[in-house]
Amino acid sequence: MSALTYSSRATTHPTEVGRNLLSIIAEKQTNLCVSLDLADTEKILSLLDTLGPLICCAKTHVDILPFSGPDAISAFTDRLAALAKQHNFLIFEDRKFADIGSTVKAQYGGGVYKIAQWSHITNAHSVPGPGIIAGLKEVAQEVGQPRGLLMLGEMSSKGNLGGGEYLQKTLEMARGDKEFVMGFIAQCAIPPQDGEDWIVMTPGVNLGSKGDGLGQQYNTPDLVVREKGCDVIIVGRGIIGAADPKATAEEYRKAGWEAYEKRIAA
Ligand code: 5IU
Repeated sequence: MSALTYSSRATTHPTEVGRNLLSIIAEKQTNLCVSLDLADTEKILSLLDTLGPLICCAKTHVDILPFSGPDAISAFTDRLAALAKQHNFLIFEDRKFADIGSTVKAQYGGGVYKIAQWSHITNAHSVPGPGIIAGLKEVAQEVGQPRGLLMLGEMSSKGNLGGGEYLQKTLEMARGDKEFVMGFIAQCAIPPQDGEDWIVMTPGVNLGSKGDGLGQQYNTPDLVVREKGCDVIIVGRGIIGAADPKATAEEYRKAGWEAYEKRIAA
């Protein structure tokens, strides 16, 4: 786990998106990523306008949204990008690519969503092998904007096949492209070798619940950031399902930040 501060890592991280994310975290004092699994674009946008100052990142599942057509999609992603700029946060489309390089290339750059155009961060399973990273990277380079990839090393859900040897093999794969792979989705820190710095973003975080009856498992910000050494807490229903999302997001921000301060002071 990293005992280094976010701000020092912001100057040395091997990826541009990693440096940007770490700078935002340090500047805004927030390691909170809000997850917006909602089927209503206006609700997402108005929530982000409210929560923007409290978050470092907004995580989307764009395929949940019922768009009337391509124009509605680009209108939404343009407004999303404007909010990200205004409030200084990154966008993370949680696409979980999982196909061969040639196919994910088409999925990332094309289709109706054109994810690479507007999402700073996306993620991929390691199941297909390193070709998935190479395929996504080709698109990222064509876009000409900083784009980063998180590899899925371990999921939060009960019975998932990640972690352990799977995570280790995923790490070895990530080492093949340290300029594009910025880190992992995992439930623990990934020990770096020389010059490495893996940003770990962690879903399955909730202060008031242990799970959801469909396999989701929750831990607290203190456990994932202080004890396990993860870098970013990803919180969905804990915030978007709360009666007062803004006040609740501030509770998570504070809990995540205090857990980080204790970690680096230890
Ligand atoms: N998500 C997980 N676990 C994972 C991965 C992604 O929960 O291992 I990878 C997503 C699913 C949902 C969000 O979009 O993170 C968590 O939402 P809740 O905080 O509402 O459970």
